[in-house]
Amino acid sequence: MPVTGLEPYDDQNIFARILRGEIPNKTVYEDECALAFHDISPQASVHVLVIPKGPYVSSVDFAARASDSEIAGFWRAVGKVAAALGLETEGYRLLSNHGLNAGQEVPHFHVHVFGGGPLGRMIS
Ligand code: DGP
Repeated sequence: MPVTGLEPYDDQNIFARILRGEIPNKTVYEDECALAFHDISPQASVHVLVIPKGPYVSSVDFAARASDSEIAGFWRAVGKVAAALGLETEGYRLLSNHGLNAGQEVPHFHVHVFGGGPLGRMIS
């Protein structure tokens, strides 16, 4: 089923199941606001996903419904993930797909962290 980013939250989506511990993941970082784990199909030398612990479908849904402390905690966690992966010096890319044209696959807001080498200028 294509993800529009506008549908109600589906608590059976794969990241909800990862958060509940029903599906294993390779965790990089976790705190009360966020979980970060390696992407199952890496598109760069380092490819990690950071997800909020709350039930948000997309970036817009997250910004609209999450509390200020969840939003702040999530973005602080993204920075901690980059630091934990040793990406701060060389740099990295953050990306979040929203809906149909972006090809969002999983209807739980997530930020991709790409790094580990030059990433080029592709929109991917
Ligand atoms: P997006 O297109 O932005 O919705 O990206 C979803 C990403 O999630 C995609 O890069 C593959 C990854 N992914 C999908 N299923 C799983 C899974 O079960 N485990 C992990 N670690 N990653 C997954």
